[in-house]
Amino acid sequence: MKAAPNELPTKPANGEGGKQGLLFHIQVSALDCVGCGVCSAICPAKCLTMRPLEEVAPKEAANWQYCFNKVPARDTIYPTDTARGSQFSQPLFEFCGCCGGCGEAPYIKLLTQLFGDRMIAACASGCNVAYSFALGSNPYCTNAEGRGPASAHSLFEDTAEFGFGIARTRRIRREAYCENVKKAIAESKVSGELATELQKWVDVFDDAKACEVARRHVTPLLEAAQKENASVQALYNDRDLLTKTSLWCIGGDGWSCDIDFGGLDHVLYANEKMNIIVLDTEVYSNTGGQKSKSTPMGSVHKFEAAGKGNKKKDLGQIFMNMGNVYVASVCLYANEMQTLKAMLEAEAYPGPAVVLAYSPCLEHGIEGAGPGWVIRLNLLLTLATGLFIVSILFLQRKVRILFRSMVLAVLRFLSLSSSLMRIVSSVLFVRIILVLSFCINSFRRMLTLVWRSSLLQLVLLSLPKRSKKME
Ligand SMILES: Cc1ncc(C[n+]2csc(CCOP(=O)(O)OP(=O)(O)O)c2C)c(N)n1
Ligand code: SF4
Ligand code: SF4
Repeated sequence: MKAAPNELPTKPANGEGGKQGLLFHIQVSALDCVGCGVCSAICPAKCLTMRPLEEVAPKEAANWQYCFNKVPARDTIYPTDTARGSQFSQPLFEFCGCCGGCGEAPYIKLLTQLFGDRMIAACASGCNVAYSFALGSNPYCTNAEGRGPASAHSLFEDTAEFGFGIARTRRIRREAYCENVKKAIAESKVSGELATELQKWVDVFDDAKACEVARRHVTPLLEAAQKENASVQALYNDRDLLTKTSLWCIGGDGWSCDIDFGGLDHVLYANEKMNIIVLDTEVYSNTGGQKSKSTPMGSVHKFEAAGKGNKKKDLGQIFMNMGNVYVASVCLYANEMQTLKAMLEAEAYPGPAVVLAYSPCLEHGIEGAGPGWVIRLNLLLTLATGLFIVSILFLQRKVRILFRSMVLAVLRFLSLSSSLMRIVSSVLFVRIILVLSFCINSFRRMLTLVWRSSLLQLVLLSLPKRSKKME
């Protein structure tokens, strides 16, 4: 901290980090910030405030350079399978070209924090390709060891097949590599420490984390022994197969529900281990917000100006029916932990896995609203609609009668228990009836008043205007 160019506001780290005497500081790269305000709005302690760029840029740019280049990653202090711990892992997806406040990109960032150094991303045409590959730079990056996601994009109509091809080829090549390792050990083509470490790798072949530990031991030994014979040379040349990769097909709802739905259905049935993440913005975001089959009923979008007439396609139900597919539906902005768990479970599942990730998007047209606001607004609207419907129903005679008989039944039940209860329940009963009839009567009176005043207005409007003569 003494080497920092400016004084950095810090707090003692919580938990294990605190025990180690570490300090906590959030550093924003001011020159890369697009000013969406999401971080500031979502911060529970209101630590982040939006300031004009020219005011903060010189100081914050220097702070960023210091934090980014000089402070080492602290990714082993907290468990990475918690919301907090995962955020101390280095993201291997940075400064993509998405809109400010995009709901899609944080899912990809989180995936790279969990599996980045062994991840393969097969990306479908859509916003994720536009903000990852269309610019002169690529946001998929590497860690200090030079390891990071391998990423490529295919066509809109075949990304599931593209990912499937990578997954199957990789599995077959890796299984063959494992056989070659076993053969080399059996035929004494490898010996000593190298043979021991290779055997350890064979023993943990299906465990990604243990494979990573074994890979770190095996690689320098293979490098040193590569010239010994052709078998070791071949094992060294294909050493990338020591890693158990995590393949993710990344695409939108237009890709998964409409354009490549057939391909997706086909590869999921093939039962190859692969992961799919559907960044569900409920519209074709990249081309301007046209409806997809994932658009909910009633939603107004391009080509559905009067509101979509049929319901949202339920990919979850469809894929769950297959029986062999892991399916999860998540929203990072509603439940971080559930999203994290779903991603970890999907990756750990031995067969195909699909994570349906609800993603707020600027194409939803809610001005000035970040993902947190979208959800709060949705909740508010749902609550208001619910209350409206209940109040309408309440006024209907049948519901009133039902409600009264329910109250009566409850009170009768209570009155059985004691005489005091009987008195309390009778008083309560009378009060409830009085309050209810008062509410209903006032509502009726209000309606009558509105009705009468509108009638009066009609009469007044229909009267001839006073002419100048009369004046
Ligand atoms: C066969 C084909 N049709 C149309 C397009 C044009 N196109 C590219 S991306 C896209 C929309 C993608 O929507 P979605 O899959 O929902 O992803 P999002 O942009 O919402 O993330 C369209 C129509 C294309 N590339 N290929
Ligand atoms: S969340 Fe938005 S406001 Fe916050 S640093 Fe990132 S781009 Fe800037
Ligand atoms: S259009 Fe929507 S999904 Fe695409 S980058 Fe912008 S906010 Fe993200």
